[in-house]
Amino acid sequence: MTTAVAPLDVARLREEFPLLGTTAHGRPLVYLDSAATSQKPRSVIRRITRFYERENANIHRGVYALSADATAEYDRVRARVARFLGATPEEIVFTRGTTESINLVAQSWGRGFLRAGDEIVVTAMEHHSNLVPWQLVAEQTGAVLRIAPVTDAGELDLDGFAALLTARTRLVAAVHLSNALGTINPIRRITELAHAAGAVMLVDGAQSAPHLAVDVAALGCDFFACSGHKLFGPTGIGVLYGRRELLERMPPWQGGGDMIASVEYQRSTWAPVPQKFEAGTPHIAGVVGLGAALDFVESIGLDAVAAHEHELLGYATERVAEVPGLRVVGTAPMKAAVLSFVMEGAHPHDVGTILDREGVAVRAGHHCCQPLLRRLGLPATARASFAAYNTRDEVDALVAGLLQVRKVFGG
Ligand code: C6P
Repeated sequence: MTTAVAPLDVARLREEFPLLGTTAHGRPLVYLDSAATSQKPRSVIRRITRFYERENANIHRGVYALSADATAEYDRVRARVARFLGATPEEIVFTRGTTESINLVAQSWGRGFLRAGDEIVVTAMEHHSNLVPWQLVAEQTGAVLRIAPVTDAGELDLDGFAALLTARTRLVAAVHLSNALGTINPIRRITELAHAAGAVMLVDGAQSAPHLAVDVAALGCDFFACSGHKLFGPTGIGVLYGRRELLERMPPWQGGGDMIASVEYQRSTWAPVPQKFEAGTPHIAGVVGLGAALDFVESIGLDAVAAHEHELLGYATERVAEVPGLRVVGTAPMKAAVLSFVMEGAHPHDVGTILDREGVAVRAGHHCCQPLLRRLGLPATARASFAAYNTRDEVDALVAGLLQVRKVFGG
C-alpha cells in the first residue's frame, strides 16, 4: 500500500531509544508491546528533563516571564497537535489520554444531549474505554446501546452496522485501528453513514494516531481521541479533538480553576473552548513532551512508519505460520501493527511467560476487549505489536520463542 516512501533507517532509529538497548533475563530485550505503550526517544526524555530543570512554572497564572514562557509553550504544542490532526487549536482539548477523552464526550455531550430512548451505536470490537463510558451514560440518561457486529475474521460487518442506524441514533463510536486484532476500520464510510442518519461520530484513535496519518477533516468525524504515550510521548497526556461548534455547545464536565470566565458564590460562567474542558493545573510537562514526540514522529514520517510496519506485519504473519498449532486471531485484509494469536494446548499467559524468559515482551490477556474475545469464543490471546523501531530479527526472536513454547507444551 505505502511502498513509494523511502525505507526507514531502523538501526539508526533504534539508537534514539535507550530502553531498546537493555536486556531482559540476560537477553537483548525484544519489545513487541508498543500497542500497550511505545518506548520513548531521547529527544522526548530530554525535552521533559529540560522543562523541569529550566522552564517549570504553572501556566495561565503568573505575570512573571517563566510562567508566560510555559504558557506560550503549552499553547504552541496545542497548535502543533492541531496541525498533526488537521484541526484548529480551539478544537484540541488536552486530557489524560484516550480513556479520559471518551469519558469527557460521554459525560459532557452525552449527559447534555442524550434523552431516554436515544441510541448509541458502537462496534463489537471496542476497547473497554469506548464501551464502558457509553454504558455509564446510557444508564444515566435512559439511552440505549446498540452493538454493530463483527465477522469471524475480525472485520466490521458494515451492512449489519448500517442496519442499526435509525432516526433514534444520536452517536456512533468506533475504533479506528483495533488494539486486539489490528483491523483498520473504514472510518470515512462509517462516518458518512452515521452522519446520513443524523448522528455524531466519535473515533477512538488510540491505536491509529501512532501508525496512520490522521486528518480529522478528511475523516469527517466530530470527535477523535488519542493518547500521547502510544505516540512516543509521555504517559498521562492525551488529546480530544472536537468539532468547534459541538465543543462550544457542550457543558463543562469538570469544574475548577482555569475553566471559568467569572465565578460568583452561586453560579459561574465558562472560559471559551478548549479551556472550558481543562479544569485545574494540566499536565504541562506532558504537553511539552507530547510536542517533542510529534516532532519526532514527523521527522521520521508516518507514511514511512506505516510502510515499515506493514512489511514487518506481513513478514511476522508468514513466519508464525511455521509454528505448529498457532492460529492468528484477526485476519481482516486491512490490518496494521498488531498480531494476535492463540496456540493449541498453551494458555496465552503461559505463552507470554515463556517468551518473557527468552527476552521477548508481548501482551497476553483480553486486551481490555472482553466482549470481543467472548464473541470470538476465546478467553485471551497473546499479542505482538509493532512500532517503527522493530526489526525482522525481532520477529525471528519471537518465532524462536514460540517454537520454545511448542517444545514445552508439546505438539
Ligand atoms: N490499549 C493495549 O495494550 P489509554 O489507556 O487511555 O491510553 O488508552 C485506552 C485505549 C483505548 N482504545 C484503544 C483502541 C486502545 O488500544 C487503548 C489502550 C492498550 O491495547 C492498553 S489496554
